[in-house]
Amino acid sequence: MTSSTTNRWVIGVVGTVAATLLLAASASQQPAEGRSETAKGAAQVTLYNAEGDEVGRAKLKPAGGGGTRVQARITEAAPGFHGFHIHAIGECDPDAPDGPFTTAGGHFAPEGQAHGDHAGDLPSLLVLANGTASLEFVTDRFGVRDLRDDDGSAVMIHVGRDNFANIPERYVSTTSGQPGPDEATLATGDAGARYACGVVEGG
Ligand SMILES: [Cu+2]
Ligand SMILES: [Zn+2]
Repeated sequence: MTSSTTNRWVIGVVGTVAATLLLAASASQQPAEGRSETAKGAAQVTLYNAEGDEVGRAKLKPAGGGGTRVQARITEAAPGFHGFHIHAIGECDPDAPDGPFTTAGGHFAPEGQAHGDHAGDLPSLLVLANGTASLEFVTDRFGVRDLRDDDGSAVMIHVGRDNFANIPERYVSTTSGQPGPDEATLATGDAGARYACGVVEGG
């Protein structure tokens, strides 16, 4: 055997071993991915507008460390940014006397902070010119299980933008007479009326 033949033989064996290890690794990963897709403790949300049309869906899955991965796909909304939150009550009544979906209460905030720091405050939804939106993120402010409290929870899309109560002191509220965010801003982020609502189910 010449040395070059030996080298080819060695490379051949190493290559075969490497390929076998790769196959074994991918085979052992596939069931794990399958399990995470159907992870226990995941929740689903179907969002409806006030006319009762489905306008999107969201999935909430445990993300480790007590956090939650949120995946939202919106199919029908006005282009631009929209306030997006978890609200405290799992009741989405489009005919509520105080306005569509006011039955869902305020922002999910078991510890009662101000807006921007509420557990249910989420990154804003950016709706494209074609009316669709896709948003995926992880929040460490609640676990999926926390949303299954006595009165449930809802996912809400607002008509307007969320300012996250970021009102500099150079602005004075005509309501409170005080500089910075007033009570309404500290509760809501001024995202306006409620466009679509979905009850958090399962999880
Ligand atoms: Cu909201
Ligand atoms: Zn809030």
